Amino acid sequence: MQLKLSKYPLKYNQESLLNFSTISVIGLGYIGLPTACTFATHGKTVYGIDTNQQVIDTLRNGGLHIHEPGLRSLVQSALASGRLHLCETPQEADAFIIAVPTPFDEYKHADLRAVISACKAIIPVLHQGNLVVLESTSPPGTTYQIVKPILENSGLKCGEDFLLAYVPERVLPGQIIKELVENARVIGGYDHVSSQAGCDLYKTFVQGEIFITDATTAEMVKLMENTFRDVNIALANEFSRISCRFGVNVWEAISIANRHPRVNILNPGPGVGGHCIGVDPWFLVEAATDITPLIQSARHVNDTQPRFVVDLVNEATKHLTERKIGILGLSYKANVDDLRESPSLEVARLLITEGVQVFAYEPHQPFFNMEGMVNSSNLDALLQEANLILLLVPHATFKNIKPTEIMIKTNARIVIDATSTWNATDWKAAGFQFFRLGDGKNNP
Ligand code: SAJ
Repeated sequence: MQLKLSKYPLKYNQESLLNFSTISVIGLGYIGLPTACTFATHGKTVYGIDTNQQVIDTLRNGGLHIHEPGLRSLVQSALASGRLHLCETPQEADAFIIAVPTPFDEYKHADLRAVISACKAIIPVLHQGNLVVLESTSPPGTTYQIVKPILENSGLKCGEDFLLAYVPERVLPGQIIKELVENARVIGGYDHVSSQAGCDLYKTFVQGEIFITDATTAEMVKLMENTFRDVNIALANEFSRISCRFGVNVWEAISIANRHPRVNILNPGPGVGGHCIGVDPWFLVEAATDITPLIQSARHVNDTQPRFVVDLVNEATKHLTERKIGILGLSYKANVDDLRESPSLEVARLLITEGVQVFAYEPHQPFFNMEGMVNSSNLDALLQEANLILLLVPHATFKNIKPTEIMIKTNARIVIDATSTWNATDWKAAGFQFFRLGDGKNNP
């Protein structure tokens, strides 16, 4: 189907749902795969494209290369509908969605190589009337200054021959399937017609509100959301350090402060991980280094929080001649298997560098290996080795651990909870020395 640009009204109007019947989704990762499947289960013919042959082969063989609750059955429904086709290269379609990774490089600069090659791969199949959408988190200006000129190498002109929009993904890993449908979306069009077309496309399944703006504003919205979270987590982490100095339990202080109607302090912890919150603020720093001191400081605080955890471990174990630390949780946050930029791994690395023996149990990654660390395949194996238990990730499976049962299985008598998940009274009653990150009332 070729879309006729003249069909678009000037103002977005919910009645004017245009029929994008075929969609090429480029990148079948945490965002692209659920997006492609959701379009397919909502009646669209979808080409799901990934340059990684292993990803395509795994999916074709009925497997899944990523862990996300509900994703397996969503992929199965999409494939069973006969409307999801897995391909190695972009296919002709009414709309193209680019959902490829934008990591940072060693200088903390955005690495846009995957976006650039996705745009180049679209050129041979780009036709008049098509809509191209970029979903990948990108520095301000990427849509206008990088995506548009590459696509125009096709000989087609943006805004006249094809439409272009930036539509950031905003879903929370662990709740992607639900949030994809329910969350509000921002559509940043190259021009108004592009925004209109973007709305028409996402209205296929989005139940949340849809906001229209320009592409650069939409890029900023996405970066501001994650930077807001990073800066606020940094504040909570800094409060945890100050609390220790003044003999205050930061968790108690936060819960009382948060009773104020206009205060909502986030949780301190071992640091910020994942591929979003610790990365995206750097895109703003790169774009405007001279006017982003606050963002840079926040990044520094969060990046050094694993050191704060290790200092607490050192304090708690200074009387021990041999230190065998049993880490519970390696992923970047609770109930996910994702290890990218995980603060737990940084804690483990720092401990290993200090000559400590490190054991770890990560229920979602039982076969993960890191030099110098023993990854125990189950909790009991870790308990047999460790003389200190360090909780770094509050996975659901760790929440209900009973201190009295642990006491029987381990020689460890020191427990450190870096996430304020466990009840201090229960652990102490069972005979453990119990410390909590940021608890200056109780810590050594
Ligand atoms: N964390 C804390 N304290 C808190 C909250 C989080 O230390 O109070 C830590 C977590 O343990 C984790 C890190 O921060 O290490 C990030 O976790 P998260 O749950 O805050 O965020 P992500 O990275 O899983 O997902 C974020 C989400 N952004 C926002 O909530 C503003 C998600 O909506 C985005 O789609 C995603 O980034 C993304 O892809 O950009």
